[in-house]
Amino acid sequence: VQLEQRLRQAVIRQEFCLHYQPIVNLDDQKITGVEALIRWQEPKLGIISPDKFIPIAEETGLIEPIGEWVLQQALTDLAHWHSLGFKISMAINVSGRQLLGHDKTSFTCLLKALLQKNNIEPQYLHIEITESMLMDDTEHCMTALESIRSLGLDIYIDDFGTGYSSLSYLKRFPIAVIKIDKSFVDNMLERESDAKLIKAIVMMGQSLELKLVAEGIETHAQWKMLQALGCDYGQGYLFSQPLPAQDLESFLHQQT
Ligand code: G
Ligand code: G
Ligand code: MN
Ligand code: NA
Repeated sequence: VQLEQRLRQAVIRQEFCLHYQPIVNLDDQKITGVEALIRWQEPKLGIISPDKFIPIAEETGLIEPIGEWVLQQALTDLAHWHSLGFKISMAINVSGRQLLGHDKTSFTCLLKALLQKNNIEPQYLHIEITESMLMDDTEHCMTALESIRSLGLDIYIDDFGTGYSSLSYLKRFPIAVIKIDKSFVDNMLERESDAKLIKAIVMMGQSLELKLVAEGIETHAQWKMLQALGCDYGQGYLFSQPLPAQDLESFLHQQT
């Protein structure tokens, strides 16, 4: 309850900021896009991780104003980077209540309006959802995702492999990219079963003509193995931590 009150104030006082983690092409390490990751700078408690407050935001409905702020900020920053000539893409995490909302078309309308306002072509914006969201409210989820897809955005499945869902949804839903969860990458060099699992995910993704992103790459050896297995893109501390907007801009300048 304490944290909920503070979160309510945080929305009004705009205590949030976004960090951006580069997503690179595993063949040449070049940045292709970023994932926006929210941070809450609480005046007394310091920086609070989204793992702590997103669930509360979901329960209380505060996820709607917070999610709207995230989109606004991320697209403003993206438009700025595009204006500098860095044509990267932006992946945004979206939770169930945000996607389905109180009104089924509100999220799509917001996306459309913000893309127009910032003059960003839709193929540069990606929406990340988790597997479990597809299982919770399949019909509504399908409608929402179809309408996002029809705007021209790609949909990513985040934390892939950690849920309990059937694989058939990968074909049924309009999904373009699978993000292989960090937990598999962590142990892939020590545990053959994890390496085999990643190999199976990559092969399945390729046969469905999906692209693959590996998360949480921390070592050179993990990078090289994922590349050998046919994974297209990656993110992780090896390439870069999530960065404040200013630092991301420096990162972009250094790369070219
Ligand atoms: O950056 P960090 O590892 O602390 O992020 C933890 C989790 O919080 C991530 O798995 C991510 O899915 C979630 N998250 C980060 N930013 C957002 C956001 O803007 N909206 C939603 N719904 N979830 C987010
Ligand atoms: O949305 P998602 O749950 O995938 O968010 C990814 C989370 O993983 C973020 O909180 C981000 O800060 C974190 N992260 C990204 N790369 C690494 C990494 O290489 N190592 C570790 N430990 N965490 C990472
Ligand atoms: Mn994510
Ligand atoms: Na993830």
